[in-house]
Amino acid sequence: MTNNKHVLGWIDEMAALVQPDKIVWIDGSEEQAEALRAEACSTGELIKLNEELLPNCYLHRTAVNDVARVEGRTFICTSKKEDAGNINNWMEKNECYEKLSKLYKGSYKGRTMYVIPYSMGVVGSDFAKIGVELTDSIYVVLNMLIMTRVGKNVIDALGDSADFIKGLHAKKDIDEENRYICHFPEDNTIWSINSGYGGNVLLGKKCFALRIASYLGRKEGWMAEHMLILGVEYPDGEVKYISAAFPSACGKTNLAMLIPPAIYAKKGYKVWTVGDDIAWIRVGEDGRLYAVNPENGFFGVAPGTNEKSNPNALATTKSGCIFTNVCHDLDNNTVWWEGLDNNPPKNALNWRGEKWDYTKYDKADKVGTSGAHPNSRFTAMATNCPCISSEFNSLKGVPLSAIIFGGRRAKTAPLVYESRNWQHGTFVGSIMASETTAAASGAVGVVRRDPMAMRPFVGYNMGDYFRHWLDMGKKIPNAPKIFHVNWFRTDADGNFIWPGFGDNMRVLMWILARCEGKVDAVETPIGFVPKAEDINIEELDGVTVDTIKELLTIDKQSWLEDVANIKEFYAQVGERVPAELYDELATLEENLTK
Ligand code: GTP
Ligand code: SPV
Ligand code: MN
Repeated sequence: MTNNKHVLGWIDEMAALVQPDKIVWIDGSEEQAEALRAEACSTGELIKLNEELLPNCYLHRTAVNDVARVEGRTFICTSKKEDAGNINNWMEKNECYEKLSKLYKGSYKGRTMYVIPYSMGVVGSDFAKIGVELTDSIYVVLNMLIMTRVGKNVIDALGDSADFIKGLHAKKDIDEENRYICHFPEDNTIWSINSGYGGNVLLGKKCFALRIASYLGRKEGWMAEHMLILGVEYPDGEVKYISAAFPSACGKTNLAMLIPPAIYAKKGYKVWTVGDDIAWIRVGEDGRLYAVNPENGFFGVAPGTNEKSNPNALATTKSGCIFTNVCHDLDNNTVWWEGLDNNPPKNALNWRGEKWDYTKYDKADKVGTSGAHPNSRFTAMATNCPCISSEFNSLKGVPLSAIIFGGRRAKTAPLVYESRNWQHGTFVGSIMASETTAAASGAVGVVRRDPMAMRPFVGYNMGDYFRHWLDMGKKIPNAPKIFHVNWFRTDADGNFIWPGFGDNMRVLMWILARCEGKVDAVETPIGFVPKAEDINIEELDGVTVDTIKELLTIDKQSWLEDVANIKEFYAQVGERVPAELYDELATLEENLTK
């Protein structure tokens, strides 16, 4: 495939370590992919689903101890600890190479090494960066073929250059005690071992496009963010773009594929998806921020996806899709998950592959009793998405009018508020908090600080990351406005107050009106909130102006508790937290107490 001596030399070195039986280059061809699918079906790694109902779709089950990202076993490995910071797990890089080399040694014996040359971003564009992943998993190969741009044109674009990200993945024994997801930003290297699950092993995604890329972005003057990108088309054809950072399983895919409510649709408004998880952002020649989605597909949360909540996502999964850890309906050889419809299959296997009794389902024990794992996923092609943006393959990206941060907060955070300026907006991002979800292993529903939804994904010191945000602000003459949203406020019974999903468009329209200076706002201690009557609630059952008022209240006492928690968090991030953010924190506290 190539004469690039940097690539070949590295593959030789890795092959000497892991000792595969053979080495196969992935060329991106349909014939090769088809042969791999057939091989995976013959070993049980994949199950072929009903060709009529779900053409070219497959089901995969991971090991039961390997169903989510493992933040506790994810490391940033630099020479100096302060470069990884206090929020990341750190290992001295040479110590890590040594430790992991012992685990990798001979781990591919009897297995094939697949070499996947891939591009994050459109091959050859200014944004694009190249990676090569070595893996012993066909499941990884087939997912990477959907999630990234793979093939000979990538290796051709690399030419003789040494500028590529080296990824080594080995399933080994899926031993959670020896599972490591390690990043070496100083060496453009990622080593992942003992997992076969999504974000731990599809190395182009969180490992490269966020952790390594955030490090490169700081060095090179751009940003890699955990953000969706969408376009709102107005009836006159103009499209305005928004990016939004929400933590894992907090609504990015859903917002990115939003279906406008009838009151907007009938006037001709449309929403287009550019990306649902990751944005790479640069300053354009006109002084605006431009964003691209470096991915080529969607690795979306299955549970809760249905004809009403996200018909676009559902349509995207109808062909060429890989389902992971969902429920297998044996009667018609299709898939099912909680929240798909109200007809759980009677003859089915759960996500573990055991006979499943839907009548025993207990909401309080989803992992134990559900058909699909709460973090079960679909891997679907972007080109399948009915609302994919015409700018999906754009070389220069889309100009951002607004950046939105958001978390899952039962109380405290209002439905929406606007920051006063870029510095305050950076502060708003830095103090984000959210309840934990099933996307990462560990407790679910615990509020933790998750700055810019990047807590698990910043490849360097979090204090330096905040500094980078402030520095970028000085380089953007026409910066987007920064907002914060919360779709997840609950009432006394724990029910969501805001209907969410498509109706989130009503909040986006206020945000865009603010960007154009077309609507007033009310100043509060935390920033600007809408006048309740400015959120359009036409044809919205059960929501009154009073509901909006309730969603917009700012309870000073809970905010002061947050301030105390933010102080602790900043102290934990350490001495590199920029003074400007401490100034903003002091202002917030002052505003809340006066
Ligand atoms: P990752 O892929 O892990 O990064 O997640 P994501 O941020 O893309 O989250 P996703 O859109 O898949 O949503 C996760 C869960 O939140 C699903 O169960 C959704 O049904 C639910 N959800 C999404 N949007 C809303 C909303 O507006 N309101 C409510 N109540 N739930 C929502
Ligand atoms: C997330 O957890 O934010 C995801 C899924 O998007 S994973 O690829 O596993 O990181
Ligand atoms: Mn994500």
